[in-house]
Amino acid sequence: MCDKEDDIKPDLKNSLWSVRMRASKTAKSKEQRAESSKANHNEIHISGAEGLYKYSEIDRIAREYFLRAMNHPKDKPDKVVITVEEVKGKPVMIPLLQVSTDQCNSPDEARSLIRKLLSDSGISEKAIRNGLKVVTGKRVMHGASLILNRSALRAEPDRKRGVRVTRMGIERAAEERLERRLAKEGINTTTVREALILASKVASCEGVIAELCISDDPHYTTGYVASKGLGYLRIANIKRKGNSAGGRVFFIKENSDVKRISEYLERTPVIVGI
Ligand code: WAQ
Ligand code: MG
Repeated sequence: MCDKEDDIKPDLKNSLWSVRMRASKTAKSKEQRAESSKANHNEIHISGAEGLYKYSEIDRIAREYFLRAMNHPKDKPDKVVITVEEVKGKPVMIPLLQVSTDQCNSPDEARSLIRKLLSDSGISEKAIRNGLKVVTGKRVMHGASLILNRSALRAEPDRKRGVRVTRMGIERAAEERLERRLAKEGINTTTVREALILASKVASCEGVIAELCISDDPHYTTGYVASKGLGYLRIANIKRKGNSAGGRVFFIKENSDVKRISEYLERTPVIVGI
């Protein structure tokens, strides 16, 4: 256990830490090996989680992440990596996206809405088609795909892995306010809060136009489209129950600096404030 907050040395008390979890399973069959990432020793991604935390929160979060990894609905991992790393430098403060929900009645209805929202955001038909392919495909990536908004080309450096958004957190006061607001709508869950914080970081990234997300959890059928302009728009019945396909796509401007975008999403610490 960590020491009580009062006993922690002042330099640690004010420090900020990136805690990350990655759970995987070794590929066994030939088909599984084809799906897994060679660079990652034939590991098949099962689940991951990440956030920025104060020193006093680390032991609670590391335990929570471990239990989450071991109890994931998709599969049992044979490897869980938990990384705890101090963040140097001051985090960038970003705003939280506004939350709204669209009660679509079917995946078909959801798909029409997604097409309309993305098209109205200036994303080409081709890019939307490719994006939908990524988030509904069987191959599950560890991170997100970056899709150029006109040519529809995939720009992420590693196509099997994708770009993993990490180093995002929320201020205590902002979190309390958020929890109260979400509770009123009956959606105050870790899944919603974590996705909202991630989407807020993605929307704050220069060059990103919009995000599309479908959970890879077979039981979780609400997804979202998010952007600075649209906010965090939840979409019910985005897929059928029992379907374990899912993924994330960030649509980016055609002439984007991909290296800069990946660097910001993967490495720059950001905190959601009031
Ligand atoms: N960075 C980039 N991509 C990620 C990350 C990350 N940190 N975490 C997950 N992904 C990708 C990866 O390809 C997963 O397969 C896919 O997203 C889905 O991840 O308000 O639970 O963790 O009710 O299954 C949406 C909540 C929940 C909607 C999304 O995603 C709501 C969710 P999951
Ligand atoms: Mg998942």
